[in-house]
Amino acid sequence: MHKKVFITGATAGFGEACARKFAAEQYDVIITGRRAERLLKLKDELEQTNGVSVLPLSFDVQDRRQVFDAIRQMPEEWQQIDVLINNAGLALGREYFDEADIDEWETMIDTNVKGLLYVSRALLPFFIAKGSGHIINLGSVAAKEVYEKGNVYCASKFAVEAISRSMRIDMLRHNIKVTAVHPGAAETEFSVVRFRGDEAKAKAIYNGLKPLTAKDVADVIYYCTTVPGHVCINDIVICPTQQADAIYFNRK
Ligand code: NDP
Ligand code: 8X3
Repeated sequence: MHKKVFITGATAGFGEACARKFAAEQYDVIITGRRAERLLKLKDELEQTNGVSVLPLSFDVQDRRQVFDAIRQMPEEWQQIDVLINNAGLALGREYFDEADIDEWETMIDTNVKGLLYVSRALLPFFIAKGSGHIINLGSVAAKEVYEKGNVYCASKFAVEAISRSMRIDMLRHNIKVTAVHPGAAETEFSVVRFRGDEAKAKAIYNGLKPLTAKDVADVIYYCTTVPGHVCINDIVICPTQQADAIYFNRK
């Protein structure tokens, strides 16, 4: 029987790359996101290429009822999940605290923090019943240092860091591993979303830099699942070689 991974935010970026990586490694994959047509296309591709099964579930992680309904209605044969990747997330805007859009603050908190909490709580009963599991939370270098105009995005990722640490403690008694993965600059749809579709502004983030690719991050995430059962990678920061942390870069 194939192992199973549940990935949030699999319609783009790291989540999509994780779906490809885990499917190539013979996992059955539950792919989720709001853009249902992308999920269906990815399902066809992964099943044809890898001979695994793929279950697409379309929901908005901000909506508590949608999350719990989608997970509650999963067919029984999909409920033996081995790995949850809490990846869905976004930054919106890069403005000073006093100039930022408050609705965008709400969206970041609802997605990056509350969405991660809802999905984790909805899936935990399956891990607990099984007596094992692995939760991988996408933090960021923005979970380690704050930077100018990062305000609420950084706060949401500091929250992911705190939640990961406390989850790890509370899940000890259930034999559930918790890994926090903290990438630096990676070129995905992330910056296009952050700058509200302004491609030029998004591109400029990576000026003079060879950024991470989504595949680089997916490969590291997959590696975290390959260590023996008695070993847990608690926390890992992955940066381009030209990036030291959230602030310092060596741009050429
Ligand atoms: P992308 O924008 O490429 O992908 C984001 C994914 O999240 C999409 O699949 C999107 O799906 C999903 N998503 C966003 N909002 C929701 C929602 N409300 N409900 C369900 N799914 C949602 O970004 P990345 O792959 O780069 O980012 C993935 C994670 O990694 C995020 O948590 C981000 O903060 C973090 N990160 C990114 C870095 C980077 O430089 N790229 C660096 C460090 C961390 P859809 O729109 O279809 O719903
Ligand atoms: C995404 C990386 O540096 O834009 O989390 O915060 S950064």
